[in-house]
Amino acid sequence: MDVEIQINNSSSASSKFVGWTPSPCRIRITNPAGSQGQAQHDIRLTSVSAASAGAVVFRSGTTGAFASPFTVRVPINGNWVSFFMAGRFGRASVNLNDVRIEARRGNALVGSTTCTVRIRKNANNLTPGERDRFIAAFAQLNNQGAGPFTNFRDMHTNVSSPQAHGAPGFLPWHRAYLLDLERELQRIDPSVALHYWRFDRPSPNIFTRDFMGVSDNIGTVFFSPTNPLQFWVTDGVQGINRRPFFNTNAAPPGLRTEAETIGLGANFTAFRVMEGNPHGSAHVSFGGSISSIGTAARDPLFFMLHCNVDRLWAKWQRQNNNRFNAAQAVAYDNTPSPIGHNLPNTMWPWNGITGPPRPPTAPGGTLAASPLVSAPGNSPRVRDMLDYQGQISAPAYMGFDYDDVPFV
Ligand SMILES: [Cu+2]
Repeated sequence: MDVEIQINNSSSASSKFVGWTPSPCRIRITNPAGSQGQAQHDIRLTSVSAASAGAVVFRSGTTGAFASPFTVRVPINGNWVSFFMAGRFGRASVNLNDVRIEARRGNALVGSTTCTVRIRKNANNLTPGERDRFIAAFAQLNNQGAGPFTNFRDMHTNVSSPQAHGAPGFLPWHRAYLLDLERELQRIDPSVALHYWRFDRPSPNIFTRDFMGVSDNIGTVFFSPTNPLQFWVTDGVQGINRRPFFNTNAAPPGLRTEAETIGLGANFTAFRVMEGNPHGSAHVSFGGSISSIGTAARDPLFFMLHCNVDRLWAKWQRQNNNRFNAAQAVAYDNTPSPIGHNLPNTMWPWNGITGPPRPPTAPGGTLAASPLVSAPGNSPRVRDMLDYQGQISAPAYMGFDYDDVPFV
């Protein structure tokens, strides 16, 4: 007997990724030899991997407990049987395809596949391999100033700032922006996720020559000879200028901690003051490009800073029951706001709209598609950015998760 297992209901290698959010999967019997006249068989799925690697769990539908091993009854006629698979919380992958899924009938192995539990992690805790793949993809996206990274730099400027800052759309806009960038990184290396700088904790491993670089006292950032970020070019200028005003073996002083940020209030209107502190405070804990909106996107660290801002929102959403639901008033600030910041509005630049009150150009085209998931679509509205795990709108999830924010 042989079975075939498809992750995200696809046989493509680019579909073999899961997060904490359950992915639709399916199994069928492709060769019924040895069925002994039975119309169906119980197939046991097990996640097999080293303790330091990823692991997955299964369930049959959209509710109920996850398990591994997990038994699924499959007919011999070749019809697909659906199930769901998710990363086991706390067991993100470290390497591509480091999880093996075995299918057994009794003790006999009848099929197997591999997958990756791809999760946005605390960048301070990456393995050297994860770190190096992440910065290699980033450097490739920049391609010494000639790559598609230019669009991301050009999306975040003084002229576009009102689309993204100073109003409720700050968090949804940057969520879309990071997701667009992450999908471009994954086009280069599908094993990569966008990792975050947890700026309220010491992160000495980020500020090294092998990772985001070490600054001298005028802000020139130095890299090790093997670090591909040494070739970084933006706006025609070689290198990165960043001058920390804090000891990079410690956290910047004066920032709200994670607990203080999440504790700002159970209402989005109260929570979104985090755009000032910690978000703005983290930016101005440096001199150099990252300290101003118009130039921040020249520095790759900016994206890791914002990834933590987005994670804080995700954590707040989870801890304040059901803040994924745009229909619930406390999940968003519904005070009438400039265009681009109200729930029904589409967001620039992915909507391609130019001319006042939108900016004069729309760099980068529509939001990058994912080979796994359909949400949030190529021209998302503000309201489309809240439910990133598809808690309300399952199965429309966005295909990212944070290492310490489970699927509810
Ligand atoms: Cu910004």
